[in-house]
Amino acid sequence: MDYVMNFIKGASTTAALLVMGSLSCFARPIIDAKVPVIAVHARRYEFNPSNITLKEGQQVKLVFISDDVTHSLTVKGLGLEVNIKKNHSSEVLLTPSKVGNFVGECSIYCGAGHDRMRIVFHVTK
Ligand SMILES: [Cu+2]
Repeated sequence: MDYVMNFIKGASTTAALLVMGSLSCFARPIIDAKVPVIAVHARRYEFNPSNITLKEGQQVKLVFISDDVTHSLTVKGLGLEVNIKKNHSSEVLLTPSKVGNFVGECSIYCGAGHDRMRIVFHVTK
């Protein structure tokens, strides 16, 4: 009888661990869902939106989507550099650590208006 009870206890512990294991699998997307997602389209010759306001210390997920050719974004003040390949999207997690306005530029020549392809990140307290 003791053997049977131990077997049942063991089985229920295993079942509980399996449930906890599957709950933790489901928990991950919920944690990710708390990170705000900002989609930014890159196209000749603009980033849209071209002004983004972020909070210092708050993590965001930036999703860059190229609507035409390959672009690249460099924001020196934020240590951000991301390739945005033609027909692809690129995701970056960013946690701004300082307040200010940070200008980003396209860093791959994409045509005659390349030099005016800018975006500004406004990081507030
Ligand atoms: Cu460019």
